[in-house]
Amino acid sequence: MASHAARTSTYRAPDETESGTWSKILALFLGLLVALLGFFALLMWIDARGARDDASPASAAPTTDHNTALPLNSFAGVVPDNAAELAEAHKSYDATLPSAPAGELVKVQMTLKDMTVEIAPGVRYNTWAFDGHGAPGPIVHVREGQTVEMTLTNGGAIPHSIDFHAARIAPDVAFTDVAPGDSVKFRFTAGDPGVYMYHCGTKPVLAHIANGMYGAIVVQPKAALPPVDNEYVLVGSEWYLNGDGIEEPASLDMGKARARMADWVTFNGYANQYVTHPLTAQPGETTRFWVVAAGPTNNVNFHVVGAMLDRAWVNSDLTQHQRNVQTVIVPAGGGAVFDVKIDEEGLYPFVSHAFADVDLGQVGLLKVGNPKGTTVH
Ligand SMILES: [Cu+2]
Repeated sequence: MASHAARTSTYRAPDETESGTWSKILALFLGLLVALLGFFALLMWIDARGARDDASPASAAPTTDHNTALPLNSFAGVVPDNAAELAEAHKSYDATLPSAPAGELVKVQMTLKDMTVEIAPGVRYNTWAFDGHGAPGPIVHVREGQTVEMTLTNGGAIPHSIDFHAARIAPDVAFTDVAPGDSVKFRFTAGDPGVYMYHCGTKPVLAHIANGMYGAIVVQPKAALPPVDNEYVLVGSEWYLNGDGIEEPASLDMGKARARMADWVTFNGYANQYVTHPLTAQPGETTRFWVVAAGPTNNVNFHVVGAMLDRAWVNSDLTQHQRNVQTVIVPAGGGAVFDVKIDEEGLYPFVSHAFADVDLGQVGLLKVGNPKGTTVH
């Protein structure tokens, strides 16, 4: 057994040595191959990562290019079954022009707040708006020559700012972004009478205005306008929804905002609110409308059905006015003032005469006297 084993052993030894060498060479080769493959995999990963980082909007994949992401879903006119009841229960935005404070300095304080508001009966929306007001923000009323001291506190979750079209001021200083929790204070002289838009000017401005960050400031001229009996402020704006807002609040659909595909268009933030709760006047009275088109994109083509715009201060130029005109464009970001004298009792709709916007809610009623019924043609 031993010799056999020895013979076997001496016989096999060279074979085993040769086999071990080849195994080592193979292992070394495989090791190098794995290392090489790993190296190439690393290069490919770095390349892919670089390509992703370099992706600009122009070269973005079509699925993320909201400029061309059509068709878009509309939620226009979608309300719950009890919409009429909800519209009645809704407390309308007070359009009455508040009185202007006395004194040389007017302090205005606003706090921005993320809040859910109703923009049509039963339709809720997640705004970035104004604490205590929603959207639009408070009506600011000052007199020509007064100094406005504006303090803006950002109670929201992201940076915001405030841009007053009534101010002649370095915007990079006054209209600067305010971090959440911070405040900014600046002063300007209300030197140009008229009605002006104010809004958040933080980029992308389209999103900030579309989310409710706007309002109106009236600068009453030193040379008084003709006296009138009623004065109302109307801020036109439109809403772009990513859902119907009924089961849960909707948020902004930026693609629809870019495509100008509004779901709701409103005066003072809520569709048709002055149809259900009309503004009022008495026969023979003159009513003054201070109108701002906040957009973000739509004009207001202001018209009063059954009446003339007896006086129209176009583009907020209070030094001159047109007489007896039918419809006047208030451009997005602009304002205008209209006097309307109505002698006959009745329900007089005020609209943006771009009628798609009427269909989406930008219509109200001026109820003159006490006419029978509450609806019009
Ligand atoms: Cu903002």
